[in-house]
Amino acid sequence: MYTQSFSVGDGQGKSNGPKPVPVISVDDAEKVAAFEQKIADDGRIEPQDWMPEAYRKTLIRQISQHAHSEIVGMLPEGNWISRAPSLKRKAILIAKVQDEGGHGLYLYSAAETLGVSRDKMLDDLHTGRAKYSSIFNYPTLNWADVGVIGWLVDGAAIMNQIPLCRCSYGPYARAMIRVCKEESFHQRQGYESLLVMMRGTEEQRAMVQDAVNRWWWKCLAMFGPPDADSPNSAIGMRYGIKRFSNDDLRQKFVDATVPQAEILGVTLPDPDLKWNEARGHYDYGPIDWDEFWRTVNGDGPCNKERLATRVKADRDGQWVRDAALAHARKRAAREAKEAA
Ligand code: FAQ
Repeated sequence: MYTQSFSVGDGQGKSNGPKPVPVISVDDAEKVAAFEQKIADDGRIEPQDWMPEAYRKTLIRQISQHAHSEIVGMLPEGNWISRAPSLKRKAILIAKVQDEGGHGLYLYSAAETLGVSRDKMLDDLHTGRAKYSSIFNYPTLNWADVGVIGWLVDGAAIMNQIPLCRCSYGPYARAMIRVCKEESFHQRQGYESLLVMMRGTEEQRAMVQDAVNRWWWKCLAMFGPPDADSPNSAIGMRYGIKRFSNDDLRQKFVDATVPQAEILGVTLPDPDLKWNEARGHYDYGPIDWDEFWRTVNGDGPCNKERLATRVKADRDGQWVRDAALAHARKRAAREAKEAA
């Protein structure tokens, strides 16, 4: 049983009378101590283990948002499958977009082990209650955008997700190992396709530069608000869900990407970007957080289109789910009859 009901104090949910003071029984104190010890020992919490409600909620929030990001993240690149410039690029892109769908499914499964249903998570996405990554609310205007998504968006995703392979929640950590292997292929295919374009015509080089200019700042914002404005970081770090802060990961991404841009032959659109010898890192300019929050809160260039596409896909697929359930019921009834 994955229920957390034993962490709900007596009397909760009753509407009348004063709230009783929560009592921590010896039994509960032992459970808390065992949980804390496992976190301190860098062990893995599994679905059947006792966990504090705050830990469970933080995980459901983060894993479901992550799953939604993977599923909505299929859309900007999916837009180019029918227009890929060669059969090879089309095959690679189909495989990549399909991988992202798979990542969403592993992540929904991981979140389900915490007691939340897939229907509830999808309902939250479709009604606009749940967040997904800001980056997928921008349009893919030319073929170079597909390469830049692979190089920079998948690159940023890997930087954030490698530490999640060591996250304290077992099902999430295990899902991330496979996800990261696939994201690594995605990042390389994007970079390779850009290298080919940069060796091409003047027009192709200009397309790559234009795509880099449009995506660079959005990728830096993907890591989330600055540490001082990140309300969930404290609990995420305390419970071993997050291993690095938003700003630390952003810095690692900048440091890793600048040399890659030099090899590629593109400039990154930041006049303040320069090596800081004293810090041993690249300095970078200010991020437009107002634009980030507008996009996160539903007012980015493609938010409405992305959500409408997901809702339509869900509605159009209802008959498949109904048929699969009807088939499963029929099969179970036949097996029960044969066993009788
Ligand atoms: N977009 O307190 P924090 C991918 C929200 S997968 C939208 O710092 P936290 C693969 C945040 O949820 C990309 N919202 O939050 C791919 C919170 O709102 P809430 C997704 C954002 O959780 C590639 C509020 O702001 N990756 O790209 C964003 O400690 C190519 C305050 O923020 C993951 O989800 C944002 N960028 O840190 C697919 C990785 N940033 O919930 C297709 C797992 C923050 O309080 C093609 N997630 N917010 O209402 C994480 O590591 C963390 O959740 C962070 C945010 C780092 C994203």
